[in-house]
Amino acid sequence: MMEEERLRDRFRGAMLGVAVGDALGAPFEGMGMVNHAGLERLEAEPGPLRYTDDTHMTLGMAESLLERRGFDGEHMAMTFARNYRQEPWRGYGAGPPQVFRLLAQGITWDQAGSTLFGGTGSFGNGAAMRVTPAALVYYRHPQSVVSVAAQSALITHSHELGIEGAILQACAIAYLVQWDPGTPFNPAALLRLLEGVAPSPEFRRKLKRMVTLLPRAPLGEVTKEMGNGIAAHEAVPAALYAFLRNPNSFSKAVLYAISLGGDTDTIASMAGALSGAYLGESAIPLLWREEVESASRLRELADQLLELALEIDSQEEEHNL
Ligand code: AR6
Ligand code: MG
Repeated sequence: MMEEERLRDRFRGAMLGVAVGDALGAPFEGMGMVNHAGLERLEAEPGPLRYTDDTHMTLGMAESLLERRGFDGEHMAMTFARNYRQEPWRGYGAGPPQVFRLLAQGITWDQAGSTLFGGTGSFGNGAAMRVTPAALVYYRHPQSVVSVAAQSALITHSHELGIEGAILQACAIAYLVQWDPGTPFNPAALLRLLEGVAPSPEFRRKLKRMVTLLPRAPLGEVTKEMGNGIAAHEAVPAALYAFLRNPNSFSKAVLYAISLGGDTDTIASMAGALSGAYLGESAIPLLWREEVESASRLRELADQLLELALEIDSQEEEHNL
C-alpha cells in the first residue's frame, strides 16, 4: 500500500480540488466558452472563492460517511436535507429540494428520488459532483466504490444516467488516488476500466471517443462531442476529458474545464477532484487552496476520511484471515 503521508496529500487534494474547481468555476456558470483573459485573471486574483451546492453536498456526504462509519442511505439523505435547510442559497438544482420535501413527508430515502421528472428520476450531474468522499473511503474496494456511488446517487438521482455518472466519477477518483506516480500514467487503461462500469450507450460512446480527442482537439469539437451541460452524461465526460488532457497540472486541468463553458462550476469541480486525487494537495496553487471557503474544514474531513478508509481496510483484512 502507498505510504500514509502520500495518501493524505491525495485525499486532501481530492477534497480541496472539489471546492477549488467549484468556486473558481461558479462565476462563469451558464456562459458560453470563456475567454483566455478571464481565465488568466483567476490565477493571480481569483476573487472570493465561495463554493456552491457541489461542495455543500460533498461535505454532507463526508459528514454522513464519517458519522455512520460507512454508507447509511437514510442518514445520508437526512444529512443532505439538513444541510440544505441550513444553506438553501448555495445554488441547488431543482430536483434535490423536491426530494428533501418528500423525505420530510415520510417517503423513504430510496423512493423519493424516483418520483422526480415525471417518474424517470434525475439524470443531472448532482450525484456525480458530490461522490468524492465515497470514492476515497472505499478506494481499495472497487465493488464498494461502485455500490456506494450507485446507492448514494439513488437518493436524488435515480435515472440510470445520473447513477452511472456517479459510478464513473467515483471509480476514476479511486483509481487515481492510488496511482503510483513513479509509473507512467496511461489514460487509455483508465478509459477501458471505466467502459466496464458504464453500460449505457451515452457514456460508452463518449469514453471511446475521448481517446481520439486527446491530446489537442479544438475546444468547439470537445464541447460538441463531450457536451458541457448539467446532464451527468455531459458534465462527467467533460470533466474527465479536462483532467486527461492536462494530467500533470492542477491549474491547467481546472482552467481548461472552465474554458469549456456551460456548467462550469460542476465540470471544474469534478476535474478538480480528479486532478487533486492524482497530484495531491501540494499541486494545487497555494493561493487557491488557502483562500477557498472552508479550506481547513475540507482538509480535516479529508484526514478523517483517510482514517475511516484505513479502518475499513483493517476490518476487511481481519475478515479475510
Ligand atoms: N428529464 C428532464 N430533465 C432532467 C431530468 C429528466 N429526467 N433529469 C434532470 N434534468 P437536478 P442536480 C434536468 O435538478 O443534478 C447546480 O447548478 C432538469 O432541468 O436533479 O443536483 C449544480 O452546480 C434539472 O433541473 O439537479 C450543478 O450544476 C437539471 O437537469 C447542477 O445544478 C439538473 O438536475 C446539479 O443539479
Ligand atoms: Mg453548483
